[in-house]
Amino acid sequence: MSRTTLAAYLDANATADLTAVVTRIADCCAAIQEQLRLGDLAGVLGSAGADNVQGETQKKLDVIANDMLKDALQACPQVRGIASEEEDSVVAANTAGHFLVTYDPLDGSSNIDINSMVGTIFSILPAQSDGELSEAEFLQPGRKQSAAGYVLYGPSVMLVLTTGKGVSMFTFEPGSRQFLQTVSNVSIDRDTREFAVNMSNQRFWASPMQEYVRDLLSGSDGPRGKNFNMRWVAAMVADVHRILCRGGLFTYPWDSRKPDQAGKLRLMYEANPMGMLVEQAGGEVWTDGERILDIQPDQIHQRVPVILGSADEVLCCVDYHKKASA
Ligand code: AFP
Repeated sequence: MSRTTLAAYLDANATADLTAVVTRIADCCAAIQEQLRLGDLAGVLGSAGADNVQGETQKKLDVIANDMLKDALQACPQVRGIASEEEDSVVAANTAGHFLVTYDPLDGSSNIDINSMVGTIFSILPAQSDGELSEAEFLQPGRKQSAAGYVLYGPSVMLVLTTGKGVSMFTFEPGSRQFLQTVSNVSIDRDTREFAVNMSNQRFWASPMQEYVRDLLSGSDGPRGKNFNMRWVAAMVADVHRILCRGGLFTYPWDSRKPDQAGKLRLMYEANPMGMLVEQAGGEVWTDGERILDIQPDQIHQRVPVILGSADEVLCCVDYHKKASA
């Protein structure tokens, strides 16, 4: 069975410039997965001994993956600038480039040392200037993204991508080192019986989220009238992949431990790229009060509460919040 290559897919679904950027990212992720596969044999596990701008302890592979992507994108003529979870501020690439790239080089990095799922998340935005690069140029709503995707380093390595024409999945073939299309036109069921949240934070959530999850847990005897299952991989990229494959609701709510911080997940390189993928697959992507892709960002590392996945279930959760605020 001959499968569509990433190159052939991009030829039909992206401009030549956008194709160059996506291809550069895919090739870099093929190299990152080789580092991951070696693990301790390459001496790449454990802490890097420093904290990032988020105040999180960096893993060696966080730094390795970040530097590999930064080098690859700075060498790509079509890339004008980059922003990374692991970089304090934006980094210039090629002034005349037509695209900006934001990325989380290794999402779920606390899973690395236990050999669990991690991934690279990326968002591609149109350049807004040909002068000196500024952070302001990146601060575009998620709806402006030219493309978004992730590479999931799981039992198989998979690239999941949208250029605004639906969502496709590609599986990495080690022999040819190519990503081959294995799923086209991904579509998320509107209903689900599965949710993903870190339940250990429940007592810190706002009341509407506590009531929504309480009703899920009440199952068929409760107001929802059906039983639910729960999953939590502690890597957004893996939880979202499951939702793209079989539906579900994922949430990382605001919580009172850091009331001035709008949740844990970052808008520009987690919520927005995942949001474009989920919306393109027919899902809904909200904070507790607005669609995430409509948010006008005000700084590159800003955080946002996230509720995404099966459309009817997400809208049900959002409704708990709207009723409370009414
Ligand atoms: P790390 O990259 O620090 O492991 O965080 C991953 C993440 O940003 C996101 O991918 C997960 O959904 C979420 O954090 C897990 O957070 P908890 O560890 O608090 O459950």
